[in-house]
Amino acid sequence: MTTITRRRFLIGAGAMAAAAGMPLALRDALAAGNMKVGEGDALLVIDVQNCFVPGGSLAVKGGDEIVPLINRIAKAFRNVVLTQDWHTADHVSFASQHGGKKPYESIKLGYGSQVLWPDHCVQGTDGAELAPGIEIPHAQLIIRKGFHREVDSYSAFLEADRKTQTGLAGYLKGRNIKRVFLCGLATDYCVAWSALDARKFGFQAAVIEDASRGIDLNGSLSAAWKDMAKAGVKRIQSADIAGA
Ligand code: VGL
Ligand code: ZN
Repeated sequence: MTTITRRRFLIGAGAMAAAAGMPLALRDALAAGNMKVGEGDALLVIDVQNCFVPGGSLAVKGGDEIVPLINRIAKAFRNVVLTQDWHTADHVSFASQHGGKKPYESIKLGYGSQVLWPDHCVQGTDGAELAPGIEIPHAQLIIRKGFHREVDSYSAFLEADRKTQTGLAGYLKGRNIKRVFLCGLATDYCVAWSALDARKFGFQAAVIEDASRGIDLNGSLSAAWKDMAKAGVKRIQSADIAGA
């Protein structure tokens, strides 16, 4: 080893050792804001709707806490897409449509297993509106999903039949978006399914953990993170994004 490479090696090792022993807060501060976002990036704000925040019919714990953070993150993005879960009043994903079934039980449908939910996000109702405080006037598209009575759609890209597209992939490709950042509700359902499908359609994808909240039904949250890691979805924090 020459002196120069040896010294570089030592510095590298030293920095690594220091980073390993460093308090988390300091490590975060050093890493802060090192992801720059630009024209090829879009922020997808998934289902931040009245039904999914405390007081709503399918409330996600802490769902309201992410609203100010999402507003702030959105300011760093030129391209923002919002989604709304948008069901018919008699939607197949509602336990109320299946005699004797209770919310959070599962049933088999033509396209596979379906969790049954309390009635939520019915088209045109207050519960389906964006949650109070969401202020992203520069958002360019609101995509609604789950509007076919007989098919659910956790994903913003592809319905639960795994065939019917929402049109979002085509929209993003048409606008030259290469990378999507996702946040919102719920981490383990609509955010995760959207992130996984983003990868399927060839986008880079990152989920902003602290700007999302999960339902965590029977271990669904850790399973979702595992599936996302396997699919190459990055798990990031809002502080990783420059300017957020
Ligand atoms: C969602 C359950 C049912 C979600 C939507 O937005 O994560 N979860 N419908
Ligand atoms: Zn739904």
